[in-house]
Amino acid sequence: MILVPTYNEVSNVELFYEAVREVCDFDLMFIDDASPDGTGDKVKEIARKDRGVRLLERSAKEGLGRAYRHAFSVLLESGGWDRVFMMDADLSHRPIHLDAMDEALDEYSMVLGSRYVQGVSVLNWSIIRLNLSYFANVYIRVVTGMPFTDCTSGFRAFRGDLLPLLVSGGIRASGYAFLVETLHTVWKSGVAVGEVPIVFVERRSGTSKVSARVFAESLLTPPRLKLTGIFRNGNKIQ
Ligand SMILES: Nc1nc2c(ncn2[C@@H]2O[C@H](COP(=O)(O)OP(=O)(O)OP(=O)(O)O)[C@@H](O)[C@H]2O)c(=O)[nH]1
Ligand SMILES: [Mg+2]
Repeated sequence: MILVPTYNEVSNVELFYEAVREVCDFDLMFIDDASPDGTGDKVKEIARKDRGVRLLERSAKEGLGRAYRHAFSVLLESGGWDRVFMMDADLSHRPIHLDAMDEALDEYSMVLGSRYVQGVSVLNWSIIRLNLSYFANVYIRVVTGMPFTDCTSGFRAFRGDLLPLLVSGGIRASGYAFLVETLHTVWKSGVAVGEVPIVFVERRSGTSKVSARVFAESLLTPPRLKLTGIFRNGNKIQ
């Protein structure tokens, strides 16, 4: 199953769908937060032609993290999902990498599609945006101790047996920090996490949903994860 959160991606969903179908017949679930641009209707149109496509309709925009958490619960309840992939709808995550990530899941419980594992593989980003993303990852690594080069990548895959942990593991972040928190929770649980190199391409159409609130949450989440870890280990800070 490939999970795809969407908010105002009407110009991208069909191209995204076609690009996925060129490489695989995996099931797809779009998670749409009542996009005013009609993304949900577009997905319904696609789903009428392809039984492997479904839409999880949510009533309001609540952030990437909440959208994914909702989808994880739905998958856990319905059961039977062996492998779950996470992808953005804006064509930044190219389906050609799905195969290598799928293969890596034979070895790892979670696989990150990483932009920084072999140098830097990002196309069409300004040097400012690249630096922001790169140093955000350095910051996360230093604060949390996680050993991965791309903790903020939204292109991921994991084995279905992680779903109970992802649903009940106390993950709180609602925006993009959810990606860091999810990875931290999985890494702390002791299962194997691997990285596969991907080429990330800047969105060509539609707009970014990164807001000041989301940015602030991203700054505060790594120290929160670190502190929660210390409390859980019993070394309480006064
Ligand atoms: N359901 C849902 N999807 C969201 C929400 N915010 C973002 N998304 C989707 O999550 C994916 C990633 O969001 P983007 O806006 O592309 O974030 P980004 O890749 O960091 O920013 P850009 O580089 O500007 O594209 C896209 O498919 C969005 O449509 C949300 O609140 N709810
Ligand atoms: Mg994007």
